[in-house]
Amino acid sequence: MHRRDFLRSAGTVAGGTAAAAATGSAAAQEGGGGAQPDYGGWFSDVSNFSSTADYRGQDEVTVEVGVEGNGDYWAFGPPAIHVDAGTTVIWEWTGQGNAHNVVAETDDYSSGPPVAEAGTTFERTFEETGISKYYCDPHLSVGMKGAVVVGDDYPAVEAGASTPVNPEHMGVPFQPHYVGIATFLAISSTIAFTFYLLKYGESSHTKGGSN
Ligand SMILES: [Cu+2]
Repeated sequence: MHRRDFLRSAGTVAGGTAAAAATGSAAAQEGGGGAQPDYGGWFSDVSNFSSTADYRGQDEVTVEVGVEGNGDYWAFGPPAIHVDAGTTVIWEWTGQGNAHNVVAETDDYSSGPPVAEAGTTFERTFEETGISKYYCDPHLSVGMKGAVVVGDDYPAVEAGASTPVNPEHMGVPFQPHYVGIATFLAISSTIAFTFYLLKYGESSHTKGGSN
């Protein structure tokens, strides 16, 4: 009777330890990140996207059209840039990866029909704050996409939080790690506590003699 009570309380303590470990890891992750532009999954199939290039403070910035990525020279470089309102973005064709163009997702702007010649340029000055997504028409299906973040007022998400931006990329390397630690702690403390109680708890009850 008594032993079963002890085992039950041992389980409760172990469960509490696991919960505490899980909470601690969540807090650590939250503190590590910062706000990132929320592209709403736009870059989920763009192989050369890893972060947003910060070009704030410049009047004019250049994005290359036809850099290596997405299985060929089917990428913008860099794919995501952050500029001040009023900045002119110049897209410059590298001549690699066949014909490309620049087309706004919202159809606000377009460089016209796809062309292949190196040195071709297309430019646009971004006055409106927010996120402007664009793509290359012939290579949209393979992930030739880009975005211009303008100003400081744009949709954002907390980095490291569970977000809809890249569900297949976010958190996967971290979560199993912490779950593993929590599980290990739970199992170890259960075993240690059980051994302790079986050894010392039982003898004290035997000595007590009441039943
Ligand atoms: Cu293209």
